[in-house]
Amino acid sequence: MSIPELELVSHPLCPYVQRAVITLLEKHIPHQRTYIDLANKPDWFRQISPLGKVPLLKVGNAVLFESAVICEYLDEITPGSLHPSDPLAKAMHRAWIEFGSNTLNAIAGFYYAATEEAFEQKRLDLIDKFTWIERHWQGGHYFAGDGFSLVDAVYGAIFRYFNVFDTIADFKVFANTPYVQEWRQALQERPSIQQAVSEDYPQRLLTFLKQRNSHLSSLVHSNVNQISTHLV
Ligand SMILES: N[C@@H](CCC(=O)N[C@@H](CS)C(=O)NCC(=O)O)C(=O)O
Repeated sequence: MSIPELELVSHPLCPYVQRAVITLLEKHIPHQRTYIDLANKPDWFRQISPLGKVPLLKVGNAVLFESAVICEYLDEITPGSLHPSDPLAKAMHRAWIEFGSNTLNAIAGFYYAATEEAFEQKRLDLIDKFTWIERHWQGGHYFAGDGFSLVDAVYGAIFRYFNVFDTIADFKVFANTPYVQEWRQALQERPSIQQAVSEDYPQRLLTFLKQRNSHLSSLVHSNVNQISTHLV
């Protein structure tokens, strides 16, 4: 199948966009990327985005939305597959991708929590999410053994948050999930995951976190010297 002209409408911090970028890189798909300001969405974007969210994939004159749909489309128009072929295994992968979106909501709860008590509850929610994954660990380098899959693309973007959270304080989210910790490490070394964001991602994320007016924002403000040592 020949690859149509592709344009990914993106935002530099969005973990859902990263899923699509990782898939594009894994499958060596030529494409263009356009970044928009989500706080000030351009009119052309509002007119083509049914949910007002990124990522969008423009395929010639057609527009795809929802990261899971975009990743599967990219996977299907190129040789090889980042999904298992067995229907049950594929359904399980889709389920854990959905769990990844749920984990992203828990991460947002963590960085938006206004009080120390709420923050602690969100930290426990995150530990609970990763404990579920630990219990379903299938062994190997990646989620399903040694082959990289779309599930790995999803969690690569999730774990990236913790590289920045770790510079703020030790929140001990992975203290009792050694397999998840190994998986996190393996994903961090994967070139597609490294290249899915720009070099200034950590600084951009810190700026975003600082501006949330949350408990985590106050930790960023009070640990600013220690954080800059980690990030240089
Ligand atoms: N379910 C969507 C979620 C995408 C999403 O939440 N994107 C965020 C940025 S990370 C967004 O565009 N938010 C803008 C808004 O909600 O106004 C997907 O998987 O693509």
